[in-house]
Amino acid sequence: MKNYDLNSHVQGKSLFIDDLPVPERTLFAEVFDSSIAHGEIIKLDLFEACKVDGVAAIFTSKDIPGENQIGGIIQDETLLADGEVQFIGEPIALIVAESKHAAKEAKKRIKIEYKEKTPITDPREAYKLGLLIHPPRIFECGNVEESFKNCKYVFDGRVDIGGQEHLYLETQGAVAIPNEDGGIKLFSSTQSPTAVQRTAAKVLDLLMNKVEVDVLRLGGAFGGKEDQATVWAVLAALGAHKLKRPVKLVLSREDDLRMTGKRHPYSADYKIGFDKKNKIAAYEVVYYQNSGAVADLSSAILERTLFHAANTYFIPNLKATGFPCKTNLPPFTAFRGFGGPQAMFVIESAIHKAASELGIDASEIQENNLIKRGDTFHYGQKAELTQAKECWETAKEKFQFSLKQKEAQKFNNKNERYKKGIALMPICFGISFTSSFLNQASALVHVYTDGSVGVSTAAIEMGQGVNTKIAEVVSRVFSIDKSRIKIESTNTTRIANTSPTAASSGADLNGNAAISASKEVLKRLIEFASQKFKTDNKNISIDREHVMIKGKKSELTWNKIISEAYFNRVSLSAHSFYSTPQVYFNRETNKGNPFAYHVYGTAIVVAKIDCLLGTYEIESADIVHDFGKSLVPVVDLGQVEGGLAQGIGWLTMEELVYNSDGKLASNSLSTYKVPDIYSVPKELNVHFHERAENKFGPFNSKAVGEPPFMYGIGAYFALLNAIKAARPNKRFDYTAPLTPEKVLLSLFR
Ligand code: LUZ
Ligand code: MOS
Repeated sequence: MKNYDLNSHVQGKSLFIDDLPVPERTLFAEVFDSSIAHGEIIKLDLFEACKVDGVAAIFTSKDIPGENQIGGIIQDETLLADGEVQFIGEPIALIVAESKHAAKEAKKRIKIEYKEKTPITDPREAYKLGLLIHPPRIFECGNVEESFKNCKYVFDGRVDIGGQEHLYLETQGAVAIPNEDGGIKLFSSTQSPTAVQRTAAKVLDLLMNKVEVDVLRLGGAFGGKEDQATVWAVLAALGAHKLKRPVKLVLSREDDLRMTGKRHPYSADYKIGFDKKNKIAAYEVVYYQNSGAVADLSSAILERTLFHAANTYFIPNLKATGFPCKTNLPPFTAFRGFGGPQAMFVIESAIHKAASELGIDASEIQENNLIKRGDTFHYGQKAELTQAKECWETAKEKFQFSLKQKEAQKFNNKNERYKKGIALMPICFGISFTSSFLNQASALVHVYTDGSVGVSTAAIEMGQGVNTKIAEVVSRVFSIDKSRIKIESTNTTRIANTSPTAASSGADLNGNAAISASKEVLKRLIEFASQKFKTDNKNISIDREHVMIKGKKSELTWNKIISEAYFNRVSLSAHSFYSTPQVYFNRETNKGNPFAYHVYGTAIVVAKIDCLLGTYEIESADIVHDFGKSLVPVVDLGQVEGGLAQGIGWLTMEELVYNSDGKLASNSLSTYKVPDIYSVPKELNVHFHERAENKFGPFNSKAVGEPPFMYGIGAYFALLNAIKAARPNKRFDYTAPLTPEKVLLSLFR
């Protein structure tokens, strides 16, 4: 029993928004949304809907007491549509009723007339029309133009990458309860309680101190609740505030799939140049990000794409341009990797194409160009240590890459129907929010008189295990058993100004804050014991629930020292703040030191295709991953396994389909295939590379949430290589996802 939530999860006792006991007189809300992707609302007729038995009220943009504006980075998003609609699923009206059933009945009776405009769904088309969310961004180092002139080989191409549905098990939702003082208490399934608080206050015209947001845990998020949990919480708050009754709003799966944003689809053009030793001399890339109808987090996501343009390779001349293209699809949003995976897929496609043209294995180019100690990334940060090469070499040796290659070759020579392919996938992911100010967290630690401990931080538990890690670090600092430690809900009244739990940084930032607060209390306990025993502080320590004097057990147990300290009026609580040192980035020069550190690793992926059916199997994934010193190995292993499966899903089976009128066609789980237990490679080995020093991670650990997602890219190229074994001269169009249909077509077309 290692995970903090394991018992309650397994017994079905864990509470999510829809399980919370609601107060008496709670109302239920439904959202009426746009059925067209682009146009003007000519007429909205609520008359029949309002007459439905049990309807308390229907609210539109006119009923908003404060600002009808929920855009986080760019102020371009209304809470409820005002005149214009820009995507199918855009909220227009909020229906609040005595029952969910009544609210749904009313929704059917709302009459609306639109004046339709032509929707844009393709980012390149939006770009041509000049429809951008904000001006383009360009990251540049060296001089690509000069360098291309001197290259021995230059290749170019286009890459198209699909989006991805988060499919968190718990759909979006919130419960809002009005307070006696006109304020509101919100239970929200959000990664960002402060975003919910700030936005609710703005929309309701309240001070932030009148809005309390509480989050117990999330049933998954993956980035889908970094920004896009806010709208539902604020809608519930609007209903509760206006009607002075509690309001619950939980989206059905169908509504959630239709109305919420997903991972950004990208289209890209690249040009890559090599010198005579197959070193990458120059790389030029243009990304057309399908941003959706409003900004949401698109600008930050595009920026992370630009940061990860070179993946883990050293490229002296690089120019990366990003266009955030405004289309009439629901706003695309944060999703594990946050734009990084798209960038890494493009450069891996460029390398694969070059290798195919040169008649060599892509791994030769990859190996030849790995970033090493002393190299600088194109944004000016120095690469640390040598983990890129270490992980690569360890993977090749430990998992016998050459032998695997020979075996696949042998297999392919003997088999007509089945072909195998192998790919190596090295990763490098920058850890820190790229908006430097977000790299902050705080913690509040209380020790109660019975020796039990309550810990509050800004971290949101969403299944990733951050609570387990925080309990681990607090137990290490105090040297007490974890059973004494309770991780409290995340609450804006206890912990203010929270950064979202995102960017893989939850355990780093909040773990460090929790360590600092615990150390503060520990210092007071040690001071108290040293006075009691009339000895120097330095002679006192706490070890496995005993106060030690010069390393020897004293009569004071943990329980006794806590009790005595209390009666001697020693404070047993502390609040502490942590901010990542040394991170900065200049958005004019696009240079700086944006990341505390990078996480590295290498996967070897083997795929087998059935050339008759186009079906395939990812046979094995062997991974060497850079964990620093793992805090909780079982949690870290789970993150690598889950990330890999999710990455495989993204590039091989999850196919988002929007019709040209902007309607989501893959709108249910019968038409949108997500990875399941059978999609996980039959053989999956994870080697813990624990050699890196990391002063930014609690107890020398490293962030783990997002980086392993990118190992999934290896599955795509393993599949391409299997296809190549069947059709050696095949020229690929690098499009993802590579579904069985596409595999089949690529074999015969
Ligand atoms: N969220 C964010 C993120 O606001 N900034 C980031 O840099 C980031 N990176 C990864 C995931 N979420
Ligand atoms: Mo995120 S993509 O919410 O770390």
